[in-house]
Amino acid sequence: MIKKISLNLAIILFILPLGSAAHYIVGIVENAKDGTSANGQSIVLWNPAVGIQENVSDIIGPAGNSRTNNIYMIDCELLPSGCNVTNTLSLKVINNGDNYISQEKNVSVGGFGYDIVENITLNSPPNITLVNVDDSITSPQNEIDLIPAETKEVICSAIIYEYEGEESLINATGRFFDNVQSNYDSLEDNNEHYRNNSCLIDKNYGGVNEAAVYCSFYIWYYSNSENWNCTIEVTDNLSISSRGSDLSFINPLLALGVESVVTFNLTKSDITDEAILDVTNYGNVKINLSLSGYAFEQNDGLAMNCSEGEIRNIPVENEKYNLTNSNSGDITFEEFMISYKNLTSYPAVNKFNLEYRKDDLLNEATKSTYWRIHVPDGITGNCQGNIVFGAVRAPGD
Ligand SMILES: [Ca+2]
Ligand SMILES: [Ca+2]
Ligand SMILES: [Ca+2]
Ligand SMILES: [Ca+2]
Repeated sequence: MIKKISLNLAIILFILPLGSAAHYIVGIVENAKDGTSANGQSIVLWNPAVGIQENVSDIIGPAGNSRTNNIYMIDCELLPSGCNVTNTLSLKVINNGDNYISQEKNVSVGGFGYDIVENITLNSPPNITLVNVDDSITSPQNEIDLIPAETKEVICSAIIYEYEGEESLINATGRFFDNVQSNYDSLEDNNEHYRNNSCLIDKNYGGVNEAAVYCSFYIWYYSNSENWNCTIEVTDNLSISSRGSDLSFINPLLALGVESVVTFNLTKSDITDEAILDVTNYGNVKINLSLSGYAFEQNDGLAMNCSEGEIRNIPVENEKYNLTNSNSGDITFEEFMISYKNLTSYPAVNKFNLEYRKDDLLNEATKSTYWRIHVPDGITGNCQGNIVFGAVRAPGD
């Protein structure tokens, strides 16, 4: 290797004009360890005492001053403030847009017409492979099932090969976003974009050049049902980053919540006051409602069973609902019949169009439903019954 340098320098010196006032800073840039050639990269020379804004550059290899593979040659006298013996100058390969750069090297200006700089090696960006994003259930692959009213952990992982060694890995971040409604640079939003700015780097994984990266995301139940993209970005000690990504589908989640107990009050007439039951969408699709009722078991034809009296059962059709309008106050039997719809033993699907939650701060995905019961003569005591609420995916979601 040393022999090769002296040979190249002999050629360089031969072509230097005699008596020139130039002072050449010369050196070798070795190809990156991933095989990328140093030829064609730009190298800059500056005096750190003055600042890098004042610099001279060269192209490494045949296209530059040296006309020789991997070698650069810069006349430091071309620096606006010149160069003198005992000056210490700095050099580095700068980013041409392909993310190949080098660390800085220093050289002292000597009394001869040239100085040789210690070899520079082109840095390799971290190489990201095997990006994978999924929840804890990995079969079938690439499907994420959310949990009603809660968050679900999604893990995005990757394998990194760092040519300068695993200790050169400084930071890993991840973004998980709806690949249709959002993108890598969009803002965070629980419906479509999540970020993890400090993912775990496991250097124990593999050999000295390998590491595994794990990014956790806690995904809310109202995240869009779409293809989602996880992109992991890994940064090395020269602040050079690489990205890798994987897709997974978030399945539709049909879920709703209602209060577990509602009380119907009977005051003046044999029709109860209006009871209000709020229905909340705890999934990620627009829903309609399926409704049915029973007293003891499904399909028993009853709305309620009562503790006292001659007749102890209320037929299912005596319980009625309105899914859009409240009709509060005292009403006549005719108004009751017109304004409300009969509950049935078999589930009946009703248009409800309850959108899923979009507001990250406040749960707005709630709508009221209105209920009354006509209580037949001869019933006293306490009555108990069940209403079964089901979520059905609404058309046009
Ligand atoms: Ca590197
Ligand atoms: Ca899965
Ligand atoms: Ca390792
Ligand atoms: Ca939102």
